[in-house]
Amino acid sequence: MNKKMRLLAVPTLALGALALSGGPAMAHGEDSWSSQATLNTMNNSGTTGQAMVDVHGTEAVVTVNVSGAAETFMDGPFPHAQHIHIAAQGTCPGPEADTDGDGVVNTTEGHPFYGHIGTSLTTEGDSSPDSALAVERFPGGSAYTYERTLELSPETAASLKDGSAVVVVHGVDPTKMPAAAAEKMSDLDPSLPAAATLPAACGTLVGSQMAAMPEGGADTGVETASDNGVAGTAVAGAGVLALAGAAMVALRRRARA
Ligand SMILES: [Cu+2]
Repeated sequence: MNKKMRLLAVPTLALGALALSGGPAMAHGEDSWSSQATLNTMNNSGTTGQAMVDVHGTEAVVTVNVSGAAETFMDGPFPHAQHIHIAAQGTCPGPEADTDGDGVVNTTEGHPFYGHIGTSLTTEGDSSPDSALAVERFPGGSAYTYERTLELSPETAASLKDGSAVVVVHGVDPTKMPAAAAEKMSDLDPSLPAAATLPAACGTLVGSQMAAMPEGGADTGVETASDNGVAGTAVAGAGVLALAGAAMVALRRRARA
């Protein structure tokens, strides 16, 4: 992260500090850790993958690798909405979650297991739950690698910490669905076919404190591919922490005044 971007980050950090001010939850802003998920196939999609979330203070570098996903949709790449779902059981539903008996577990039927959306893993712009189905800002096609640095909401950070954060990739080839289910419209958006939002892969993010990792440790290779990348991330993280500290001091002064 360059100097200008760090400066731009200040107002956001200050807002975050305001939201958390006065409680022990402040400690969230000072942690660095990593969480990983293996994404397993749901709904006979054949989609699998891995996800990693590297947290540095209130920022996270999110990496998602997906293969075996639905390839095309109306002559374009099949868009794959992907989210970090939070604050439920932190699990991926099995076939028994199909409460309406149509042969697939749709997104809503999965909510009791993986929860509602905490973060939308969009390629650009807003990453809040408001962008849940911003299909033009999600990766697409049968295989992709996604990487983005995001501002973590306190809610998503809390779920990452307590083990209830789950990555869900959506969008299934309709030919892999039972015919009756494939003819339905989406439970999330009646203007989209059910296939567009059906969960395709799911995995619980399991955390590990980075400090506890062995030297050159068990990371998945994304970081080890570039020593410069590792150094850059560490420096940026330190800068953000320093700014967060400054924001806290400023808030305390304001509170006393
Ligand atoms: Cu989702």
